[in-house]
Amino acid sequence: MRIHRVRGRSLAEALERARMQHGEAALVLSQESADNGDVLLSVSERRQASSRVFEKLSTAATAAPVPAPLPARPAAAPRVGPLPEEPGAGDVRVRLLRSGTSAAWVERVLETVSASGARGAFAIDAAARDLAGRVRLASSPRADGRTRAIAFVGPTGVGKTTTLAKLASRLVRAGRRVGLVTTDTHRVGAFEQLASYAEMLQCPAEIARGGDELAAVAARSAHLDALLIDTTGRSPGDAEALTHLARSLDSARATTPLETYLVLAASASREALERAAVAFASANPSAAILTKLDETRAPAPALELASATGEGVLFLCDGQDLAAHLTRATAEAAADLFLRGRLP
Ligand SMILES: Nc1nc2c(ncn2[C@@H]2O[C@H](COP(=O)(O)OP(=O)(O)OP(=O)(O)O)[C@@H](O)[C@H]2O)c(=O)[nH]1
Ligand SMILES: [Mg+2]
Repeated sequence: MRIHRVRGRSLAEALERARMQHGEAALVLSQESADNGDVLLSVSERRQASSRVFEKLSTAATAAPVPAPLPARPAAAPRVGPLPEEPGAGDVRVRLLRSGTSAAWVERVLETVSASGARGAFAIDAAARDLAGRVRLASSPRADGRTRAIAFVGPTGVGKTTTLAKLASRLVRAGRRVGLVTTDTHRVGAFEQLASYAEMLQCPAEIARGGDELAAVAARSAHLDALLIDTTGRSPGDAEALTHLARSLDSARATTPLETYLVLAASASREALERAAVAFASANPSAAILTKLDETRAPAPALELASATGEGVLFLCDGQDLAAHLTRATAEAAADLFLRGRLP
């Protein structure tokens, strides 16, 4: 059996091409999504012209000739490949695969779409409703009269400092008193980066070397509404540094209520995101923030991981601009990211 690869801009186009190139009897063995969103089919040619695979795969599979002495045996032709799908559900599947959604999520969404009876153009609305309910959203941080101390943790270069500055900018614009502090004494220029944001926002900036100093800064900051804490970017493989980070946050927590937000870059691979989520669990994140949504059309892995972090996804970032590119995660935005690969 020879396997051919057929590409199309949509499932319908790929199936049409497969039919043209390899005949009505060809079998679709698998379907996947290419990086640019195209649909890739693995197709095998079969000589039994009587089978009409594209109309009914299962019928075609059993239509192959069977050796006479063994009539009870199953047909020799492979019974693999997706069953013909209702076009609306097929469109939802292609969109989800294009945004990098895992097989488990795709199947669960399609089950709900199918159970809802939504077909054609309505299938996408049913999928959006299901996804909107499936993604966990962290509740908005509320002012309760006490200083909120929030540490931003995550792998190197994901946008922790930038996101902290975006949140600080939003809080300052809302009239809140904000202080910035960094525990990053590791990376060259880390404090200078934070200090330049602090200058721009006209708020104080400090360095804290370890948990005790962090607790002391927090104790001095009772007059502030929010103390935003920058931390050193760490590789998920650096167990020693991660333990040190978790310890210093824990020792500050002993005297100060402190939350941790895990910052994840949506442009990272699923494997990198999974490693980060596991590695930073020791920092006890209460929510996740997704950055760099503007750099990918496959944000689903990051959304799935963020949804499982603490209370879920809190903020979405899709650019470098301090004032424009931080938004609260909403159910509608999450559904758009899964089904369109980008924010509305
Ligand atoms: N395109 C895009 N770039 C972003 C976004 N957020 C941050 N960046 C950029 O990512 C780069 C790294 O940002 P930082 O905030 O320094 O990242 P970090 O996690 O603090 O880095 P380390 O402290 O070195 O671990 C900068 O060039 C930012 O402008 C975003 O949402 N989209
Ligand atoms: Mg930083």
